[in-house]
Amino acid sequence: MRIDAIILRELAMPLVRPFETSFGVTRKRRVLLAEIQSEGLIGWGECTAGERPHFSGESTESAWTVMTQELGPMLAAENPQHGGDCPRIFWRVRDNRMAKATLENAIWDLEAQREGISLSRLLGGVRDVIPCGVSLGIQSSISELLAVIERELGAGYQRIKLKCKPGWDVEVFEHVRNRWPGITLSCDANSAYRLHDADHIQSFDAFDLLMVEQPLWHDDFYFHSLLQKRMNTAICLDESIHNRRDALAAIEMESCRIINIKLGRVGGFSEAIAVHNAAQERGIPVWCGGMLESGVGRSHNIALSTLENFTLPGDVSASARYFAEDIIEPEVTVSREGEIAIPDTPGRGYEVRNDLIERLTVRKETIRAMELVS
Ligand code: OSB
Ligand code: MG
Repeated sequence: MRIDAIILRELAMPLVRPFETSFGVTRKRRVLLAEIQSEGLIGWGECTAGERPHFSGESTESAWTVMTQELGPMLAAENPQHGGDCPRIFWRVRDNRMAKATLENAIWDLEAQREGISLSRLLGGVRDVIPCGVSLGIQSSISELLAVIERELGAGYQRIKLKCKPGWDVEVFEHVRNRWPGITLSCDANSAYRLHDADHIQSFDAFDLLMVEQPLWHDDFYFHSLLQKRMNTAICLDESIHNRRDALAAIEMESCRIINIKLGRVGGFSEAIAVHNAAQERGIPVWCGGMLESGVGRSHNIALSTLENFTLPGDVSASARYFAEDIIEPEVTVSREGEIAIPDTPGRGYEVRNDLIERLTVRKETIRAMELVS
C-alpha cells in the first residue's frame, strides 16, 4: 500500500458524565485520530492514551509527539502490505504501544477495505454478535451506584464491572449483591491495593465475583501470583499485560485466570491476536477492555471481540453511554439482549462523520516521510 498521507488530529470530546477510577476522574476526552490515505482508500486509527499518564506511561501529549516525530514519518516512508507489517516498521521505537497501535490499526482498516472484507473477517473473527458488559465508575454514593446499575441492567448489559479502591469496595459489593444476587459482577481496582491489603482482597471471595481485575501494582506478575493462590475468585490482569510474552509469563506463574486485552495497551491488532492465541492455547479466556474510546476505537474493539477466545462480555458498550454525539455512523448500539451486531461491510463497518470530526478538531498535522533514517 502506498501511503499518500497521514493526518493526525486531536479532538475535544466531553463525556456525557464523568468517569472515576482509583487513579482519577476523566470529564473530557482528548481523542487522537490518525487518518491514513492510501490509493484512494482511507483507514482510521484512534489512540487510547489517557489525558494524563495515569493508566500507563503514555498520555495524549506523549503519543502526539511520538507519532508526529517518529512513528508517522517511519510509516510514511514504507509500503506496508499488511497491518501485521507495522511492528517491524516501528521496531526501533521502544514502548509507546498506544501510539503504535493508533497507526497499525489504521493500516489493518485499510487492508480490510482493500480486500473487500470486514475487519472482523480479516482478523479471523468467528462471531456475528458480541456479548457486552459495562464498566461503572466510582460514584458519589452507593444509592447513586445502585440507580446506575438498575439502568444498565434494564438496557440489557450482561455483566456489571464496578471500579473499586480502598473505601469503595466490600460495602459496595454487599449492597449490590443483596439487591441483585444473581447478576454477573466483577470489579476493577486499577492497581489500588498493596500486599498488606491481601486479607482484605481475599474477603472479596464472599461476593461471587466473576473476577477481580488488576488489584496490585500495574507492572506486577509475581505478587499477583501469590494473591491468586490465596483466592477462589479469578484474578484478571489488565495493566500488566503488554504483549504475548507477558501473557505467557502471567499464565505460567498463575498470576491470573483471565486476561483483559486492550488494543492500545498491547500495541495494536498484531500483538492483540498473539495474546489472544497464547491465552486460548492455554485455556485462559479473554475479553476486550475499553479506554473510553470514540466510535473509531470502539469499532476496532468490536472487530477484535469477534475472535474465538473472547468468550466473556467485554467493556465494549453503546456510544451514547460516553458521548452526546459519536463521530461514526451509525453509532454503536446494544440490543435488549446486551449484544452488538457485527457489521459485514468492508473495513470497520461504520462511516466516519467528517463534518463532526472537523468541528471537534483542536489540532491537526500532516505527517511526511522521514527523510533521514539514522
Ligand atoms: O481499567 O478498564 C480499565 C477506562 C479508562 C482506563 C482504564 C479502564 C477504563 C474502564 C472503562 O474500565 C472501559 C470503558 O467503558 O471504555
Ligand atoms: Mg482495567
